[in-house]
Amino acid sequence: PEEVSVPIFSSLEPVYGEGSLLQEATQRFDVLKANFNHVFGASPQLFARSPGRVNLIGEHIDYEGYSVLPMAIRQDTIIAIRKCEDQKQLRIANVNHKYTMCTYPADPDQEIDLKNHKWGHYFICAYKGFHEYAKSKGVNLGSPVGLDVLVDGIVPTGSGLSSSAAFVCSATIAIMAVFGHNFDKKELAQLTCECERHIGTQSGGMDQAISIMAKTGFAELIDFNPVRATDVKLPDGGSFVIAHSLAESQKAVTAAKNYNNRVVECRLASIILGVKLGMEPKEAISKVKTLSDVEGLCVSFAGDRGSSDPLLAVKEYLKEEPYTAEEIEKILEEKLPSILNNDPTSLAVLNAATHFKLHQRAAHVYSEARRVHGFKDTVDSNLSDEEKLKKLGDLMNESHYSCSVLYECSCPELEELVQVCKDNGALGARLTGAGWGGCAVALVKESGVTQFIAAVEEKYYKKRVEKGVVKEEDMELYLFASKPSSGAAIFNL
Ligand code: NG1
Ligand code: MG
Repeated sequence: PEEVSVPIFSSLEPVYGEGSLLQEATQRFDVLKANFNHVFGASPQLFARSPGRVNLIGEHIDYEGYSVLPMAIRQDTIIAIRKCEDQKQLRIANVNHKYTMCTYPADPDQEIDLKNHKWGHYFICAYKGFHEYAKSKGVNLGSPVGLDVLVDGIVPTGSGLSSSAAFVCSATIAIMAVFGHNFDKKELAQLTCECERHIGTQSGGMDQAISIMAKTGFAELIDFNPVRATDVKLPDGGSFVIAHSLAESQKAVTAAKNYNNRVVECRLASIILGVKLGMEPKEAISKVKTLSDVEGLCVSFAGDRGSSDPLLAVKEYLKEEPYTAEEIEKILEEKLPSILNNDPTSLAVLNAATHFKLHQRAAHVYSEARRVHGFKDTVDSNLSDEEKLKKLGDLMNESHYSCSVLYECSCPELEELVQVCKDNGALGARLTGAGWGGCAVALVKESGVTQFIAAVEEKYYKKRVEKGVVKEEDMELYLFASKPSSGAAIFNL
């Protein structure tokens, strides 16, 4: 039977299996426990873990309401927690000394100081989001108490592997468990997505959904509104290799120029499409939020021309030249800030932007949404495994091209890395996650993984080791094959 809430284990084996993964995990949990005692002078009540993820296909479309296809990786964040009745603070410490202890009041209504980004803010995202959710369900959590928290995360940060979601999800689950609750995983996927928006990114829900709902051995097709996960068994004989470009992308810091900018561009593109396809500007502004909201209109437009492709409407109604703010305001008969509800993160986007590339962003989103279904259909098809792998690789290459050229979320390092992957035997390779740095994912024949890794090391990393950008002994943190791992869990150890 499908397990509905987060599993609670009294040992590490169900999550980490046997062998070297278990060994590594045992050591980490031992250190976490010992450190917790050392820092807080008491033992933790329980532990929580949630993994990072690699997105195989479906980039920058979750926030437009479209399905995506990620898998969890073994790297995760583990958290030890206890309630502390004699003080009213949240004390958030980290086993990594790079992250010094953050303290916050035990107040679920506190504002997060977005101008001064601190690592501990992600915990407060979880804390606030969990309380909001509990309140909305009528769950009484009592008067605020202090929490002592120790964090150990091994998902590389700024890498597009969702270290942030691993942290937010493990924090939310730790808080939930220490208050004696366990909610439905689907609700948690939704709630943790809302949690992370407190950091100031207008994120979709992919990362949190896969981090909570992943299952060992499967990638998942994640649908939204409502969140749903469908197991995807990848064809035999293929392996996914993750490679870090070594360019860090600090999304919480660059949101106005990059991530949130694209969210706003998609929003404006969808409202304009709505208007061009017959809606009143006022109606479109209030009703249309995402490109998926106007897909029906686009498809019926295409239908009149004997097609079902929403891209036809994009080609007809969104010009390729970038739009100025004035042009958009003229079409929509309203000022941009008010179109965007004066939302502060959107206002920051408007401040940073000189023009808006609506045609390209919409073309990416509609075509990428198709590729995700192409990927799933290929996996489910009657083709041989070999043929399937070839097709999946092609779709990944097309996805990368679209991300790079239409969505412009790549960077020179990722371009070089993806090319190196393709030149050295990958069936397909693409940037993964938000982009602007971080990782690429390559689909490689399983029999050729060792050779592939050696070649990428030689062609991409060697010169960077020589220049001191990365240490040779850290290579396996930045270049590794990955199998689909399991999702969030609670431990009583
Ligand atoms: P990463 O790269 O892990 O931060 C971000 C978003 C996803 C999704 C991807 C792009 C957050 C928390 N996550 O992922 O929801 O939109 O970019 O596909 O913002
Ligand atoms: Mg993230």
